[in-house]
Amino acid sequence: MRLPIEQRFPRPSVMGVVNVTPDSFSDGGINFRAEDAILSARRMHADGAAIVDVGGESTRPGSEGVSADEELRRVVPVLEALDGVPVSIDTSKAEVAHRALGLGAELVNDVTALRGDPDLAGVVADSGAYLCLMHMRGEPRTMQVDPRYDDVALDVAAFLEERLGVAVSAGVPEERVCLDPGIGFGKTVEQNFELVRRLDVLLALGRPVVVGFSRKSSLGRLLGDPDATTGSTAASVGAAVAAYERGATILRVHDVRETVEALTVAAEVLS
Ligand code: HH2
Repeated sequence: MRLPIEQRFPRPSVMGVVNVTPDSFSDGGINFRAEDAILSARRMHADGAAIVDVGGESTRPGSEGVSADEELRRVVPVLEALDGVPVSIDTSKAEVAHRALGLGAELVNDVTALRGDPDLAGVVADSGAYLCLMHMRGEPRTMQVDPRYDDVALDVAAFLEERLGVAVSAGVPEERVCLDPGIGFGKTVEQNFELVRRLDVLLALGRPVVVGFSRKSSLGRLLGDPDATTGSTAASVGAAVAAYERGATILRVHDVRETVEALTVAAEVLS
């Protein structure tokens, strides 16, 4: 039996990002080769990541997506080598999730919140895995075109409440689900910061919240570069600490060691 997600991932927990992709803005393809991805994941675990999020498809703005076969070709050799490292699979595809769970992944991180593949909810329910439901406006190809909300925090929370209902109806126990506002997925710079500033609106749904602000372009833009495609390590660590202070439980980050150190200090100050 799995523990409720809040016991498995006490606040704050770090989720390390390993993109086994050639085209991620954030890590520039450095983990595209399986050997590199495996080393990165092991280092992140040694540096204090509670879980490592392995993904084979970039979701950066404008990206087109890859086939299940290609995603499997990228992630399977990595997952096969990660014995002893807690892993989450960043996928929207039931076939990829099924394979990853068979290879020991314990969490499915779905940026479409179960809208991408009608079979994914059943795969998660049958396996007993944890599930992360993320908000995205539209799809990566078009999501940054003129994002508008009535009230960004209320709209994102309403969406995630509805998706949580879908997951529970499909047989995924609520105590295994966490929610993510989807920083950068169809939001302006100001909307991204507002979502973290008003994280209490999302916390009111009663589920642990994941925040992935790491290396996102809004950080570079806030600091004065209107064409930024990423943010620095220092800016990412600052965003993670701020999100933690606003109530986030899991921080999805690329710079694990720096973030773990900063969160350890912040947790001590706030205790
Ligand atoms: N962000 C990205 C991918 N997956 N999953 C969750 N739950 N939350 C996020 O904020 C999130 C996510 C995109 O960032 P990254 O993995 O750094 O880049 P890319 O999509 O270009 O591979």
